[in-house]
Amino acid sequence: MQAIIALGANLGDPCATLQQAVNEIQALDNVQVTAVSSLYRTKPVGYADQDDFINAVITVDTTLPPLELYHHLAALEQKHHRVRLFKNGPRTLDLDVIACEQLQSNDPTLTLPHPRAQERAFVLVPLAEIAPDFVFPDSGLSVAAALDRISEADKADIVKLSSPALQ
Ligand code: PH2
Ligand code: MG
Ligand code: MG
Repeated sequence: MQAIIALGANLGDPCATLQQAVNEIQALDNVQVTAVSSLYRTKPVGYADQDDFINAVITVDTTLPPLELYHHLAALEQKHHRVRLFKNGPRTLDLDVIACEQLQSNDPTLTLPHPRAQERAFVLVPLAEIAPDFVFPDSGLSVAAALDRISEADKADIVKLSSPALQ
């Protein structure tokens, strides 16, 4: 199964944390990282009074069931001493499963696809770099089509970093 994972951080050294997180995901048993986007500096969404985030998106191939993948990612967040002061607030590392192929699930632990991914430029811009043709199963929109619906102002908040890509 192919899964899409979004990475975000805005505390500590976010670029280094994201790089480490990709390596740690690659090191998980039965998980193979297949594509890694560039890093992006992004304006905070949901709660403005905090530092910019660094965001990236990866795709993985895995034989793990989605909930098992989720629990592995949650353990990696904890390993990075995740602090999450409040909803949408600052964090050292956030790893979100965005989609697992065409699976749709209302499991309260892991809703698939991620219910807000298609509105979030900080997910769609990096995702369009590595999987523009992925189709969200609930809306039927491709990543490219979802990105077309994002305002230019929101897209302008997402700046690709010139430093080398992850990996
Ligand atoms: N994550 C959030 C809330 N707001 N804003 C940006 N720019 N990047 C994020 O990763 C992010 C956010 C909740 O997980
Ligand atoms: Mg998140
Ligand atoms: Mg999260």
